[in-house]
Amino acid sequence: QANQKKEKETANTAKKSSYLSQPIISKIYTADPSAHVFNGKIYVYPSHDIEAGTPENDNGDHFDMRDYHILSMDSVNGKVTDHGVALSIKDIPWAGRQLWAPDAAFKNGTYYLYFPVKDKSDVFRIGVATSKNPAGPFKAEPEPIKGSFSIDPAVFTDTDGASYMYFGGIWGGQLQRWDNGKYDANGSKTDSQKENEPALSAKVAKLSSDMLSFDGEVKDVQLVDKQGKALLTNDHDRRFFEGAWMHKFNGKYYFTYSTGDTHYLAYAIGDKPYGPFVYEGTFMKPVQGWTTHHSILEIKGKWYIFYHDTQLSGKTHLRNVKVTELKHNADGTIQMIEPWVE
Ligand code: FUB
Repeated sequence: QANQKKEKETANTAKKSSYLSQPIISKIYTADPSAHVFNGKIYVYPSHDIEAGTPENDNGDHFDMRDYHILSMDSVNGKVTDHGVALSIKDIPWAGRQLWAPDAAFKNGTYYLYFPVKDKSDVFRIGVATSKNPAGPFKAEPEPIKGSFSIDPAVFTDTDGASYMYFGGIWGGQLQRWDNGKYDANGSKTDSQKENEPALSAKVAKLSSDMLSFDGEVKDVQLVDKQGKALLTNDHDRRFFEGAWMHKFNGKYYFTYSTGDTHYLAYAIGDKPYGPFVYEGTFMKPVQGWTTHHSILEIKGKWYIFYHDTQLSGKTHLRNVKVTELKHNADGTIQMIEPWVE
């Protein structure tokens, strides 16, 4: 028996060691981590995955999340505190179903939680909720942000204080249904109708000074190759799919995102928050599980990537957040991260 126990332990260790890092919390399933430093502490705003029993399909109905929990830690590998329910779908007056990847920001003494959720007509919109505490609880505004649609808001505040929201996701994220600025409920489930045309773009909008609405129009995030040509839909290894993030390094704007069906994290570099962004490469190989979603954070002179995989459950809709170091090379490129070895 002792031998059997030892064998099991050895097998577990071998399994664990095939991952670059371990889940930061294992009591609940968490995904889509947006990490920020507030008051010298790291706060992580993730999706809270649950087994809702909703059957899996191409629309992502099995990602049927109902609330958010915020996590905090004093340092990257420090103890993680789960602050409990920060916002529940029941308290969002306009929400229908599926609370997906959130983000947060701070301005003028208030914390803002941005979240995508389907409205009562099953159309994804982006809402905002406020709190005086980075860990919540948050109170949702009565309506979604006017002019918002699709999923995965990521809010970036530039060094001049202006804040921008990057958002959008194709397939289950519905971006392909927003041709001509109007939602087409009978539109395609994927982007595969337009393989030889320019790929769908993520969106960017400047936020108003009260952080509750868009200030001006929603623009396309232009993603081009080194010759300045737009990436095409059939370029699945490079085109935008979902999970946008923005960070600034050495004065350059890094637009990072998931390529979705090819499961890479990719980056493109620009000179302005609106782009255009020139595709540079991938910086993380596929994680375990279908989705890949990240955020990038600088603390104490080092850069980190928060991401997720499915190490704890082996199920694509029950994910766990992880963190590892991210390194920029002297020429501004990002070193490749291999999240696990099969
Ligand atoms: O968590 C639901 C969705 O899965 C997110 O919105 C996407 O980015 C993907 O991670």
